Amino acid sequence: MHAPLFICLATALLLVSAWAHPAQQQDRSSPNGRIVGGYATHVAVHPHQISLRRKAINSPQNAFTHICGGSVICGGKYVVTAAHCIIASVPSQYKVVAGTSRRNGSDGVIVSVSEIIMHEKYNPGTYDHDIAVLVLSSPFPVNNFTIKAIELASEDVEAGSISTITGWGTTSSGGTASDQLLAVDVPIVSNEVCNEDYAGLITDSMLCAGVRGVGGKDACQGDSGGPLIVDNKLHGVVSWGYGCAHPEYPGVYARVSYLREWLDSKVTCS
Ligand code: 4AZ
Repeated sequence: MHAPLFICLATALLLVSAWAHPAQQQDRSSPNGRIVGGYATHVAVHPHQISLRRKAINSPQNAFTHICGGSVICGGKYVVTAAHCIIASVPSQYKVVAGTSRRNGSDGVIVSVSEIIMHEKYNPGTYDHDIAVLVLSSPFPVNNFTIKAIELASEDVEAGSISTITGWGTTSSGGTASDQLLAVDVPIVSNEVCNEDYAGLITDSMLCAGVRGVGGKDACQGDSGGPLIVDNKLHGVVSWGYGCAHPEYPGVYARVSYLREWLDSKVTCS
C-alpha cells in the first residue's frame, strides 16, 4: 500500500478504536482519578440525580444493573437522560432509582418506566441531539431533600463558568466504576474552541466542558445521561468524548438550552 495512505488509514483506525462513543472504548492515555478527578458526594447534595438500571430482555433472571445517570425533572414525573443510553430498548427493561448515593444499593425509591421518548433527530453516528425523556409509571415522591426536580436551563451558559458533573461512572477511561456518587467541577468550553479539538464534530445541540491543556477532570463511562449543572440548573446531559479527562479533548454534553423547546414539547410539568 501507498505509505501516506497507510499512515492515514492506521491513524483513522487508532482514532476509531480509542473513540469514547459509549461503553466500550479504551483510552490508554487517560490519567487515573475519580468520576475522573472528582470527589465523593451525596444524593442530598444532588437530589435530582438518578441511577438508570436495566436488565437484558433475553435474561430476565438477571438483576437490574446501573447503565447510566439521569436527572429528575418536572416535579418528579419524568427523568431526562441521554438517547444513547436507551436506544433499542423497551420501558419494561428499566428501573429508575432516586434518593440513593449508591450505584448498587437497593435503598432509595425505585420506579418503573412507562414510556421512552427519544429525540426524533438523535443520530447514533454523530451523537447529535443525544437526549431522551423517560415517563415514569408513578412520579417520584419529591421530598426536596434526597429527591428533587432540577430546573432546566433556558439560556446558554458562558464559557469559563464552572459546571458540576455527577455520576457513578468509571474513575478512568476503561477503568472501574464507583459505588459512591462522585462529583467533579469543570469549566465550560465554547463550541468554537471545542470544535478546534474535535475537528468540527461539535454541533449546536452539544456543549463542552474540560480543563483544556491540563485534563484530569471529566465524566466517563457510566456517567452518561447524568447531569451537568451550573447555578443549580441543568445545562448538560453527559454524552460522549474522546476517552476521559484527556487534556486535548473536553467532555461533550447534550446542550439543554438548545434542546429546551423539544423538552417543553414532550413534558407537562403541572
Ligand atoms: C461514556 O462512554 C462516556 N469523557 C461518557 C462521557 C465521556 C466519555 C465517555 C466524556 O458514557
